[in-house]
Amino acid sequence: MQSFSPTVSVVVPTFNESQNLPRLVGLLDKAMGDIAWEVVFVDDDSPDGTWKVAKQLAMDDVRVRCIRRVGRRGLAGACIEGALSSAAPYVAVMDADLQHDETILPDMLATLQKDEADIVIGSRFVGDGSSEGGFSARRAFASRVATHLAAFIIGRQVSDPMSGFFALKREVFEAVALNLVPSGFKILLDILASTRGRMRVAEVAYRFRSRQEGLSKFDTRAILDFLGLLLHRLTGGTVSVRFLFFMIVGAIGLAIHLVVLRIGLLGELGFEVAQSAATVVAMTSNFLVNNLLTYSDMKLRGTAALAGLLKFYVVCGVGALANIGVASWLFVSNESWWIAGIAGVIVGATFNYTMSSIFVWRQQQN
Ligand SMILES: Nc1nc2c(ncn2[C@@H]2O[C@H](COP(=O)(O)OP(=O)(O)O)[C@@H](O)[C@H]2O)c(=O)[nH]1
Ligand SMILES: [Mg+2]
Repeated sequence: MQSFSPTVSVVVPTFNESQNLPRLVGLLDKAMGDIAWEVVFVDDDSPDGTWKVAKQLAMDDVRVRCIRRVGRRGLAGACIEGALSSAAPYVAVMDADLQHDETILPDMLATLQKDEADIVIGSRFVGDGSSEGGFSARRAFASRVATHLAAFIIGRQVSDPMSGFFALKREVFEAVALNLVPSGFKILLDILASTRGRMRVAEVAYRFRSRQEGLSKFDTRAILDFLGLLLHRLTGGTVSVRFLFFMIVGAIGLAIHLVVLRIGLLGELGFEVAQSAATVVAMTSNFLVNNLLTYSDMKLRGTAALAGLLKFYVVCGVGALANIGVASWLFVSNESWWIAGIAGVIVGATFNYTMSSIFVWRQQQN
């Protein structure tokens, strides 16, 4: 039987990168010399048909594979699935946009093979590394701030913990995969945070190139993800990023509720009518914001969104009953009014979160 056993799988998450893939494969071919490698593109059903390009490349070259994921989004999750699909002893992760310098991959791999480190990071900020031209001044500044915050949660100084370019043993990746947050944007940071100090880290410098084709997906959501990840890790992994988002959205919903209630009262609607209007507006806006942010990786669209909204109303309705039930019970058992009130809100919100994760955005929680 013919066999092809790669030493390293290069996992490349993609979203709308069709123009970059053929060049990337060519560059990998040149850079890897006699190392047996494969590349695994993990595409989240890109509208520009990146997966079609990847599969065409795969038809022409056994070293190219493609996983097309449907109905989900998420950079970290894509990397995890790509790495888990690999049988090679080593796994590297890099961007598709040619910003990462593939010529350092052999160095990274050699460091792992000599067992000098458990994880090797391609770094823009160490030695001859540089990000000139590849990074706007504003992003370079944000990245520096984030690097300091990151050092705090991973418990050590790493020059480029936000890097999307790194390599490690597949077994090590598999061992940590279960603890990672798949909707996140910063998977390396998550790996370092969840293994806090237990990994031997090496860094290899490279020059960050500027993006030629396609657009960056780094956006406000990526920044929120980062902050969520920080909180998740600060609470020892007990509070999930999703739960935090859900609670923040809930708090904003409360503010919206109060504004609508006030307007209703000023408009001389009776209290009950104004309160009901405020409740519907707040629930609807909570649903929309949660659908966009908290569950952006499994966003509901069209009729599914409408059905989701109706289910969300039901869940929140039951949540409100639970809230009132617990609060009243505590209140009559002589707890002070504010303890009763807060306990009711916590129970109601937790109920809403758990039930909507199961019934509205049907998925396991993480
Ligand atoms: N599969 C998948 N890939 C993504 C997603 N978001 C970004 N990517 C890919 O992840 C890599 C890094 O994203 P990029 O937009 O270059 O971020 P930047 O380098 O921080 O500006 C690129 O190869 C993107 O195509 C996603 O939701 N799913
Ligand atoms: Mg990039």
